[in-house]
Amino acid sequence: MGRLIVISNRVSPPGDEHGASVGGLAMALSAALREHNGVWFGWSGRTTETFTGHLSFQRGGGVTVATVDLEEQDRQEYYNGYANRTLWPLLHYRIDLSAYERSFDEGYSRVNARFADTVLPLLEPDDFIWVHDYHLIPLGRELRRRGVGARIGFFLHIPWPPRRLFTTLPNHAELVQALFDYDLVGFQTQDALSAFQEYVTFEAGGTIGPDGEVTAFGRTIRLGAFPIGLDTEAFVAAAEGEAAHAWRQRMETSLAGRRMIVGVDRLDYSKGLEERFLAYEEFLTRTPEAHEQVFLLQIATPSRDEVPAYQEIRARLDGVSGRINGAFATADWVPIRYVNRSYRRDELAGIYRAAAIGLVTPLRDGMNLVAKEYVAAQDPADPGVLILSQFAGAAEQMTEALIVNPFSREDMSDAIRRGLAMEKAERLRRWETLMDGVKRFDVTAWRDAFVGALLAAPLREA
Ligand code: ADQ
Repeated sequence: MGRLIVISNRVSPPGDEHGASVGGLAMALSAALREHNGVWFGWSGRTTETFTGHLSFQRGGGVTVATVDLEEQDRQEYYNGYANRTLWPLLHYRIDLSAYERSFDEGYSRVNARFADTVLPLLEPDDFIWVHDYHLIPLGRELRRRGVGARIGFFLHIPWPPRRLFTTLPNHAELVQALFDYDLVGFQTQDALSAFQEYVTFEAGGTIGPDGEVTAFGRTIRLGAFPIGLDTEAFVAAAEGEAAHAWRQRMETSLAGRRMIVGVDRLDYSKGLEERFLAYEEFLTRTPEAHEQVFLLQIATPSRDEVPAYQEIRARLDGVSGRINGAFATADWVPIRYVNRSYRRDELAGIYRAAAIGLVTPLRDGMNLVAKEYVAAQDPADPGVLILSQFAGAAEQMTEALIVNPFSREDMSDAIRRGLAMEKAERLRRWETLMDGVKRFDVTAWRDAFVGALLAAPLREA
């Protein structure tokens, strides 16, 4: 079997795959790369005045990472532009925020071609290639144009929207057609997969075969739903380690007998943070006996802060959290602790464990790993309650959570009340089922399922 080549917008630095700050995805991919003697290629995150295509290699932990710098214009048009101003909102159903400009599209095509040119000399004939996420949809097509006949798979980490929304994108057909240059296209959920199939059937006159293969644009490719999971074992170990323990104790001291509800998200409009704050306000209004007894810790790490919609949501959250605190706080109680920084994974594990409720209420999310982390971090003898949006991909699997509609303040407020009052027997019963799934469908199972399906796909004829 040949080597595995992983290609994603950004790569994780090698050598620290056991470090507590590295995400599960990086760990799982690093493990696969070690097994298959592979290379992980992506953008360095740096820009230079003119594109050189120069590859930088780093080796560590048995993994080779190769990166390339881009130009400033690439960063603006490809990364901040087409990826994060056009596709991200559109794929999260936010056509109101999706900005399309031809220059973004040109930058997107240019960078995908640059990725293909740069990675090409690294490829060997029996390699197989795994491309990640919405930044790189046309990469398969660019590689085929350069004569690559290897198996190439694509995995989309974020949702795929209904056809009526997707067709608002100028050149939508071209983007979908580009996906037909892969041998396997994977989605997080059945819901995303069905939406894609619907597009192919109705817009491209395609047909769906009995084994998940789909034919359109003169090609047949495989499709599948591959829900991503956690590196559960490592996360549980982190939750039981020293840093987690220290953070749990620190939080318990600061609780002063109160109960904590926790939210942990990138600061992104798709995460439903404003709606969450307003639902919590509704809960406070309707539940005076909870005042001074409960607080919400919302950790929201700023991201993509060059994109206007992110600046706007950040300002709104500052305003809403400040207003709610002003209205309800007392001399020794703040109802919302709103924190704009990030924590290491083992610290987060300790924070999750100290929380009576994990509040995960995105308006739309590919999967949402925070929901799984909250479950994995709980004390098996006395677990907390997960409240989960019906619009997170994770809701397809985590049906024992309290499932809520994040667009309804009353629904979320009721769930908070119910979660705080839930008897231990019910908490245990729900948690055991949830934890079972988090263990069984972990990141290794995800990776093996995708790689297995890719290797089982027929090699295309030249
Ligand atoms: P994200 O949108 O980033 O990922 P998510 O799946 O929740 O969303 O992953 C976030 C990760 O970042 C988690 O591991 C979390 O612990 C960490 N994180 C978030 N805020 C943090 C903070 N303040 N400090 C430290 N760590 C923080 C995209 C898709 C998701 C999909 C993943 C994986 O949008 O739907 O689940 O990819 O495929």
